[in-house]
Amino acid sequence: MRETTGAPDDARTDLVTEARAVLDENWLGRWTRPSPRLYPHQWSWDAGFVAMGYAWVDERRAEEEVRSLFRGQWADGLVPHIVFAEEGDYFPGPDFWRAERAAGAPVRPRTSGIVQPPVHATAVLRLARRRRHGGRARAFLDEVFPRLAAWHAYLHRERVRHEDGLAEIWHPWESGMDNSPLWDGPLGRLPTGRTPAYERADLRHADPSERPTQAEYDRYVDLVALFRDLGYDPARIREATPFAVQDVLFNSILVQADLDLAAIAREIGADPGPFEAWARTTARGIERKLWNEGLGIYLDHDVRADHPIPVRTAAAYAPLFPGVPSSARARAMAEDLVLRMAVEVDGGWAVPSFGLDEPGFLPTNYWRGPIWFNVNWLLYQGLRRYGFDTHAADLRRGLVGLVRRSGFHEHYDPTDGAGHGARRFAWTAALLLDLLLDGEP
Ligand code: 9WN
Repeated sequence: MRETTGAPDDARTDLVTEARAVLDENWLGRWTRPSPRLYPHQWSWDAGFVAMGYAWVDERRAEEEVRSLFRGQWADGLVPHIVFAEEGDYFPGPDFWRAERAAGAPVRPRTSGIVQPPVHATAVLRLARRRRHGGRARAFLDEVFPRLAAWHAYLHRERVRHEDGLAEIWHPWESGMDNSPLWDGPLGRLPTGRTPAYERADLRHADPSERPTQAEYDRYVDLVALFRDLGYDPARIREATPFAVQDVLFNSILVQADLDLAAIAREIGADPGPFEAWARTTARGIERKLWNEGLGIYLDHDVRADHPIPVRTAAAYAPLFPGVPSSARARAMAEDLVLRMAVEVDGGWAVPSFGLDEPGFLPTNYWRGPIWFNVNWLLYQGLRRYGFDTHAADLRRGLVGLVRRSGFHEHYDPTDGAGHGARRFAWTAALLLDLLLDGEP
């Protein structure tokens, strides 16, 4: 194996061993919790990222991770953002969601009633391509293909309201970037004073200064209560939700997942046509509706207000991941990313969730500044796909450097590289494995 991180081989071996130990600590027999205390259940996009890491070191666990998540799938194809364990100190838990009362939701396992970005087809294809045993890989693809197809059909049927092919998120949690400054505008318009009484569990397990504010949490809870009262019926929610956003990150991940689902279809002799058509339509929507020439980035679109959300976050560069921009535009975006967003880390760089010069930047508060591994991994894949190998190598060096210096955290302070949020965080470990074992750009 070639050394690419600037550290001796045994240092890298130590990191691989430690990453596997983090995954082992969070593995609960059939699936992986994101971290020991703060997140005791299975989360949707976490499961996808975790499966990508297991794909390198434990294929059976990778399969079981995906299988467990899809046990929570609803009859209409929705893959819930949380599949609940029998127990766990987390709010809102299953008794608040009461999702099992909705038509088509499973009674067991209990689940939430909203979604997260659809990284799953991408995870499954990456797993299939790493498999050493062709026969078993094929059996797994046959097993999950109908599940993935139903999931994508749900997104393109229920979440795409317009001709533009762009999927909507109806809750900040659906973006995976809960308190991103992207949502300040749309959330600010929500009525206040209606929140049912509740007690936050996250503040028992995390530093409150690193978590969303009470006002933000109230809005999250309000939206859940609204969706619950609407019986989680997508047609009714589409009409009633005060929060509806066409999000750059979500749609970029969807385009890649559609392309990957088409590849899975080809592997098993099914028709890739519908998935390719979805990918084309959504990619065109990103290009036509979300590109902002003035800022030189892609912007989320606030559906209710019908205007772009002019906020530059790391996610603004996500269309690099599925290869949506032309190579000329991608080149300009990559330079802009380095100049405007990147922070230096250990001879490389990494991308904070929100720019250091932006008003409201907070270095250790969740999605308002810290560096997150998964978004950086997506950007890294984008840089590689366009052949921007020097940038990709520098980003990889920065990410590995963060973990080597500070351990496997949920997120990192871009001003000094210190780790914050949950410790022993599963997707940081899983995606570090992918970075280390996938070789250099
Ligand atoms: C709400 C599990 C999840 C991640 C999200 C991250 C955080 C949950 C929370 O943790 O969200 O879904 O309780 O804050 O923002 O991306 O999937 O790791």
